[in-house]
Amino acid sequence: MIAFLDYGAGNVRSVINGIESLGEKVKVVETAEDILSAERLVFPGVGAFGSMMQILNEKKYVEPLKSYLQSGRPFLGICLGLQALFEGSEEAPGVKGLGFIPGMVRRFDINLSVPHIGWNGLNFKQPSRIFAGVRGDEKFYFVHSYHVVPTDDGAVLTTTNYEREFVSSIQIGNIIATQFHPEKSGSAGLQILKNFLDTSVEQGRPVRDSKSTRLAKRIIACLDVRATDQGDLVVTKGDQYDVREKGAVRNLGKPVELARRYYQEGADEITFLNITGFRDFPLEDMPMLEVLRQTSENVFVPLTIGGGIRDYIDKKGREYRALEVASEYFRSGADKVSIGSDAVLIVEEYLQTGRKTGRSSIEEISRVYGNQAVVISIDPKRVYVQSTDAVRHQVIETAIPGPNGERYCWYQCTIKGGREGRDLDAVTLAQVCEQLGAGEILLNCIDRDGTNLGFDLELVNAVSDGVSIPVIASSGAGNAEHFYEVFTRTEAESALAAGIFHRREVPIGDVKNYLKDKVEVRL
Ligand code: 1PR
Repeated sequence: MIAFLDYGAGNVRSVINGIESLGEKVKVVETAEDILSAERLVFPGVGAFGSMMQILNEKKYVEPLKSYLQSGRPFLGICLGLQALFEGSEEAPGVKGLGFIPGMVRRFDINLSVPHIGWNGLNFKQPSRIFAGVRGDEKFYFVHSYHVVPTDDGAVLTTTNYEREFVSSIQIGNIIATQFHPEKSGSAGLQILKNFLDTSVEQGRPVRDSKSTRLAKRIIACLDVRATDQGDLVVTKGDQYDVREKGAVRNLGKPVELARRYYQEGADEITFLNITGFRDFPLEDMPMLEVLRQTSENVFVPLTIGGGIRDYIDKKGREYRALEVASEYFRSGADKVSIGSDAVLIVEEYLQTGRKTGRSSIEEISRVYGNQAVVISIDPKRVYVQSTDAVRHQVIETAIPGPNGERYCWYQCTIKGGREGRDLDAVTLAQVCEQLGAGEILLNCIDRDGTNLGFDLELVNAVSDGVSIPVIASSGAGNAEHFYEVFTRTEAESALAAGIFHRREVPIGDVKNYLKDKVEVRL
């Protein structure tokens, strides 16, 4: 039996699913006594350092945790579960951590995108039983803006490079903690979980040839989900957002089955977009939650869900906060939520008033779950203009002239699945969302969606030049070369496709094989 510390923030379901898939039973900690009597304890921290410590203090778990750690019984901390072991964090100045390891948690101070999101490698500094059966060249999933800085190196198990070398796991006797997420790192991650659970395994010392690790470019499979006119929840796919063919909603398969297929085929991440979420309230749309629950049972890569994340008043007049909607998604197995229409409205209000309200969905969700959990999904359309000062938006010069020979354009934000254009450009939207706490941009493009013409590189460059958070390029992928193009000619950290994967035109494996000697990918 594994004692499992769920303090109520973020996606802990996948850790439970990971442990259970290995044949172990999990008991969720409900009292301080459960910590004191645990024989093996897993602490998968998710969210923000300050709110985590506040909850641990409120639940009176801090002293029991300290005494558990002192006892030397097996402990596995994941992500914030690693950071919690330190004295404090720059994320929450003045808030004390558990102080089990001398040192602090610091924010990345680098030129690369922060958060550090994606699949990166490990430099092995000590042998450990959690590495039994690990080759050494595998990649593991990271998502964090802060990293631990121990006062001395004695406990350092691995490091990872992201502009600088940082500590990516520690071990002191039976106390092991990783910055990466084993439960989101496919079969290599499950091997680490398995080794932790089986205390009898021999030590492993994997070998790596190269001196530093590299973050992989991510290939993301996207599933646009909605109900057909008969009420079945299906994966659909539009051409420039029109998902109907001869009047009926295109049906490309069942969401859970397709997600499993993409996991098996090597997708680095899976995104579900509930594309009619803007008109249906997601908490009434239980099938979507069920899709997440079932998918996360055996898909061990990050899951993002979007659609309908906003404040809402139901038929009985009860008000729901976007945070509640997001929380329900996280509890059902999502690692990140993506916000589309609501982000546009929030930014419009911000530009009018010049003030952060602190109560927008972006701010509230990122405060509780961390910036990395909030993705902004942008649905822009190209609008041609004659000159840079023709509109008060961020205008770019384009190599693809407009119908009247225009050499300039801007990218108009839309809401409600592209149905309504707004007086706001995609670059400004992305910039304001970053300021409000978003951790990543999912950059669609209505003009390219479903066309197979390749990503709109000009759009991707305009937005990624404007922000310092990672950008996912989306819409238009038609072949493997398009991924190469977007990764070498823009700063996009990942690329997302739908149609070519659903129709089996270009399998994910072929994309990665094509990229493998040219661009860092996870194989
Ligand atoms: O506005 O917060 O409720 O979120 C709604 C979400 O649903 C948004 O993220 C929006 O992008 C999405 N959405 C709404 N309507 C559609 C539609 O297609 N009619 N889908 C839609 C967006 C676009 C991409 C697609 C890529 C790759 N889908 O995600 O997967 O363009 O396609 P391709 O590789 O086939 O070219 P809210």
